[in-house]
Formats: sequence, structure tokens, C-alpha cells
Amino acid sequence: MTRRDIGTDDPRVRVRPGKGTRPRTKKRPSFEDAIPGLVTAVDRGRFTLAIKGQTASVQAVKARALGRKGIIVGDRVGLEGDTSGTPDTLARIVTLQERTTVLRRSFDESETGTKEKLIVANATQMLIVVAAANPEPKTGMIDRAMVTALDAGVKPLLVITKTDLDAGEGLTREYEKLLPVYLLRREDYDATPSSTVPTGVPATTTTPPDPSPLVALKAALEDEVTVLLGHSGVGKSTLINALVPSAQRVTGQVNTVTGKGRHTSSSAVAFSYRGGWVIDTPGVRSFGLAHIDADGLLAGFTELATIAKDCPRGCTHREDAPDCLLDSHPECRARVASFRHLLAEIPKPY
Ligand SMILES: Nc1nc2c(ncn2[C@@H]2O[C@H](COP(=O)(O)OP(=O)(O)O)[C@@H](O)[C@H]2O)c(=O)[nH]1
Ligand SMILES: [Mg+2]
Ligand SMILES: [Zn+2]
Repeated sequence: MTRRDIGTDDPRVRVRPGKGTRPRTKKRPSFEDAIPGLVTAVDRGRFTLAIKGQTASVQAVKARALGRKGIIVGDRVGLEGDTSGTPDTLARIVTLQERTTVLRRSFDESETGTKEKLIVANATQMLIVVAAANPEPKTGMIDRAMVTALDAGVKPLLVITKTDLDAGEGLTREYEKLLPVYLLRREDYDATPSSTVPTGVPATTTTPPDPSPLVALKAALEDEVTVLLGHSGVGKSTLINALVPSAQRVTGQVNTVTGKGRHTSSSAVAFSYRGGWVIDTPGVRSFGLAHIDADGLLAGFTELATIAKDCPRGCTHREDAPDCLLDSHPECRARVASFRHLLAEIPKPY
């Protein structure tokens, strides 16, 4: 480095360093020390996060560095600031990890056109929840949810609740070939966990009964990130409470006038469960598929996609398509009708 000429050799004369030697702050901070967290709830710009190995949840806001990037439940982020979870402390979300999956639905806004809503990030499974009765199950909803899941690379599972009101056999028959089906019994929800069986009770020597569907479902949730989706009033929150008693989700009565449940929760919330996460969501009213194209829709009807492989070249598989092979499988009639009903929602590519 050359010395600047300061007009004198007197060593007692000192000058302040010029502007050019000031450290530059152009380089963005790398946030290498950010603490990893998982977003468990979002409420108007406030985020609740879980940090591995820490019981207390953390409240945080989004740092300026993230710009307009949206953050949703299930997102894995980097945190700075006070991450102790002490009441009245606030951390900052400084980084957002790339999502492995995103579940989205589109909905119609008559003035602004179709909009898209992100439901949850990084889910590995979707638990489609329907009630065997009250509210009546809608197969269209199940089909839509399956399409959404498969399009996002998320594994769909079907849970049928309220089997005390209706056995749910028809639904089971229709769907058990397509995805795992769990016919849950509410009496299993309150069964005493084996770890809390009081001592002094004589051990039974008879062979244990078949594990209940709830036990099988619990095993399927292990180490997975599972989002529960279904109409309001089908029993999602009741099931979450059975799985995670500390969740204390508010459950609502089904409105006897409209048959629709009241909306008792306003956004998704994640609960830690057996090495993974279960995510309760508010009841979805609509499940638009505008973000999915015709091929994506067909891929969501796995058994129909297999049949349609041999359709004439360029077959649209629509009602008016000549020689569409979907018409020669009467055993699939209901699903073909459902597929074509949804296809009509998707704009033709020309
Ligand atoms: N009969 C019956 N009612 C149930 C069952 N599961 C939930 N419910 C009731 O259905 C209503 C809606 O349940 P909730 O969990 O709030 O549904 P969500 O809107 O899907 O979260 C509540 O009154 C529950 O008590 C069930 O297995 N059988
Ligand atoms: Mg609920
Ligand atoms: Zn066809």
C-alpha cells in the first residue's frame, strides 16, 4: 500500500483514513449461524416455530432480507435473534429452505380471476378426511384431493370418520383399491394408552385383538409430515386431539340446518407427532384445480391413467372423444364421470 502524500514528514501529523479504505458492506450476510426451525402456525405476519430439541415454541417475524417471499406452515427456515421462546421475545426469520412439496388449491374470485392459495409446505402425506355421514361424503372432494396430492408428489391416504353413524362400506369398497383407507371408530379415540394402564390389573392371556384402524393409522404417521384435509365438520380436529391430546383443538358442531360445519379454525397448525408432524387445517370449502393441466388431472386418477394409455393418439378423454377407452370400462363409470367433471374445469389447451 502506498502512503498518501500529506504534505509533511512529521510523524506527529496524522490524518484520518480516506473514504476509500472504509470496509464495504455490499456483501450480504450469509446467515450461516441461523438456527433451523419449522413453521407450525401463521397468524397475520406472526409466525410460530418449533426448534428441534427445544420445548418452548418461538415467535418470529420475517426479516427484511426475505423480501416479499411468502412463508407458510411446514416451511423450514433459519432464525436469528432471540430463539429462547421466552414470553414476549421475538426472533427473525432470515432464510427460507427450498420446499420439497407444496400443496395448493385455486379458488375463483369473480373480479380478480382465479387465485392460488398455498396450503402447506413440505408435506409427505395427505390425509383426506371424510365422514361416513353428517356431513354426507362427497366423492368429488376425495377425487380432487387425490389429484392435488399426486400432482404435488404427496402420498394420499383416506380416513373415514363417524363410522358410528354409518359403516362407510360403500366408500371403502370404492377407494380401497386406490389408496390406503382407515375406517376409524370414535370409541378407539379414548382408549387408554397402554403405557398408562394401572398396575395391579391382571395380565390377559388371550391373544390380543386385531390392532384397531387407529393403531394402524398412527403407525402410518410415524416420521411423516401429514396434512389433514377435508370439509368442515368431518372430524379433523377431533382426530388431531385423539392423536395429540395437548393440541386442544376446538371442535365444532355440524350445523343441522345447512349440514355444513362451522369454521372453527382459520389457518393450518402443525403438531409434533412420533418423529413427524400432523397438520390440522380449516375446512376447505372449495378445492379448485385450475393450476393443474389435463395430463396432471389424469395422473391423479391412477387407474384411469393406466386405461387411457392405449387410447387413440391425441384422445382428449372428454365426453365427446371418439373411441376413448374410458368408455369401455363400466366398472370405472363413477370415476370416469368424476374425472370428466373435473376436466371440464380445466381450460382446453387450444
Ligand atoms: N358421531 C360422531 N361425531 C364425531 C366423530 N368425530 C367427530 N365428531 C363430531 O363432529 C363435529 C365436528 O368435528 P370437528 O373435529 O370439529 O371437525 P373438523 O371441522 O373437521 O375439524 C364435532 O361435534 C365432533 O364431536 C365421530 O367419529 N362420530
Ligand atoms: Mg377443525
Ligand atoms: Zn381417451
